[in-house]
Amino acid sequence: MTETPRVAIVMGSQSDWETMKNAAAVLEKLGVAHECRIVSAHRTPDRLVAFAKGAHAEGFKVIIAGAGGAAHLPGMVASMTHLPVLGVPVESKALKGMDSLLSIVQMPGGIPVGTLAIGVPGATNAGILAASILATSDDALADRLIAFRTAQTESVAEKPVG
Ligand code: RP5
Repeated sequence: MTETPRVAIVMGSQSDWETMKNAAAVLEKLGVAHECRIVSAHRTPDRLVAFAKGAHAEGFKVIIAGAGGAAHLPGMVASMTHLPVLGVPVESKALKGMDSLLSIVQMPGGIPVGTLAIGVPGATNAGILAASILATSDDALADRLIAFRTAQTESVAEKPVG
């Protein structure tokens, strides 16, 4: 895509990509320009600060942040930008993502992170939600989103097969 990316998808590790690529895939399907980066709250803290403080100036409108375990990335990003931040708890091996979920969801009042479900459904829904936010001021995107949702509804059979 040559358009300026409107959505930033950041993740704490390469190992999060398997989950976070589902957010990218749905944005791709909806024709929303996006960019994916690895930004670790713990291993690359300077990169985190530079990204979060510069995200608005870079032209991003929505940030999707996914991390697992001690998942501080979404909250720390939200602490340094006024842009909407959608948090995706990546499923961890040790605690199945409950650690990720609780690390992301329980933000102090004043610094919101819109927290999605654990794992792939959360990443997919973060992509759709980011598109929904952008669609409030983009009629063409709203039309694509409605078509996407209609196709999804129509794909559900009335009766199970087999
Ligand atoms: C978190 O630690 C990352 O978001 C990832 O989910 C988890 C494990 O990272 P790796 O050890 O696989 O790089 O920071």
